[in-house]
Amino acid sequence: MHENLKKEDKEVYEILLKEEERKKKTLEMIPSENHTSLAVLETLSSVFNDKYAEGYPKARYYGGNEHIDEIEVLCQERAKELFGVPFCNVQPYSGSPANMAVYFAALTPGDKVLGMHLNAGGHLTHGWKVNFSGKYYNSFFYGVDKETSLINYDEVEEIAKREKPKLIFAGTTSYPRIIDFKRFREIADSVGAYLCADISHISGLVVARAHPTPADYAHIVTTTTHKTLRGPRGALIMVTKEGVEKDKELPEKINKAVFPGLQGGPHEHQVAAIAVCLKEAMKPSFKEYGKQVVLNAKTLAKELIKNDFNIVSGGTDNHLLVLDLRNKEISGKKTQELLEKAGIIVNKNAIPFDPKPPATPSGVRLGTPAITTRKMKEEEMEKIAKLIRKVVDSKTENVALEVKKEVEEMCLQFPIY
Ligand code: DSN
Repeated sequence: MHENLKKEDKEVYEILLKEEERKKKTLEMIPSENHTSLAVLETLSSVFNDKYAEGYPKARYYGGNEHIDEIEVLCQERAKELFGVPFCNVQPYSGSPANMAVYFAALTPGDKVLGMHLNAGGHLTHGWKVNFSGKYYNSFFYGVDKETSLINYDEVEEIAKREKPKLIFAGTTSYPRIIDFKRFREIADSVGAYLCADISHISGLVVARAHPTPADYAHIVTTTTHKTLRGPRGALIMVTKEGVEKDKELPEKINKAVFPGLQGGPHEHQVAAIAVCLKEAMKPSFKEYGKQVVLNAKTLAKELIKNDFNIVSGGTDNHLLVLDLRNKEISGKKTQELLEKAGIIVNKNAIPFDPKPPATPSGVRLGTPAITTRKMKEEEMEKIAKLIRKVVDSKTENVALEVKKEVEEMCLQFPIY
């Protein structure tokens, strides 16, 4: 593989080999990451990369786009079929620009938006003050209940009724439970707001029927394509039947917001690779994959609890879980570093109402999408929970390096490709 690169640029080639080796020998447990197929990777490095295609199919600002039109329409059609929606824009470069386009389409600067608080598991683009969404829009936040760590829908309703936002985001990055899109829609309707479901983390589970779909409730659905959906980096913005009913101009507003509102030439190699991942996600095997992701996460949570860990909300219903490390007297940062030495890749994460600052939070976030792609199952989750305990309880680099050997052995039994 990579014969041409090897000939042309040894430096880059060698770094690439090291990254391939790292992936091969480590347990990737950051819940927003995955291992894409070789078909997706091949499409990403194809001639589609070379083309400028500002505009949309049949209405481009450059010539030579007949096949680009074909690939973009194919991608749109697959997304619409898979998610059961009448409209999809497949051009957003990634999740943050996708959400930005939703603001451009649905709001004017200064309008009110309601999203989940970052520390409770929300996302920067859902109104965080240092992000464009908090700087140019008037943002308000809901959180989780202090006792249960679950979204407090009564609180969401209360804030919505008080502030009357024009847009509500239902979407999370570290919330381990099912999201009640129906309840969110009732709340949005009670104040006349648009409801945008940002399903970036769970879109693979949604198409695998391992998490309820927002398509019947949200007006707009955004998702990245590289997390549980297991595609290239990129994003989709969908308008549902409900969205078209609320505002028949919404698809056109979204298109105009993406281009020329926000982006220039679309990354058509990325669009083509999204088309490939959508086809993969239509296969029965992807349904099995999504269900196994959840089963693995639930098993991992149960085993970690047996190994004396506390887990935010007491478990998980989806692909991720957040360890509350306060009983272990170790920070999330230190845990991330030690686990990395052991070949277990996780990220430090705030827990709800975290007494510690974001740089050294009290938790780490773990997920099963990538290790499930390697075909690991419940038995491996049991082993991984024990290995995590060994590292965290020892708090030492030596033990982490011992564990690394066991991790590498396990990884070699479950090749990525
Ligand atoms: N960076 C993503 C995550 O890790 O969840 C969110 O954008």
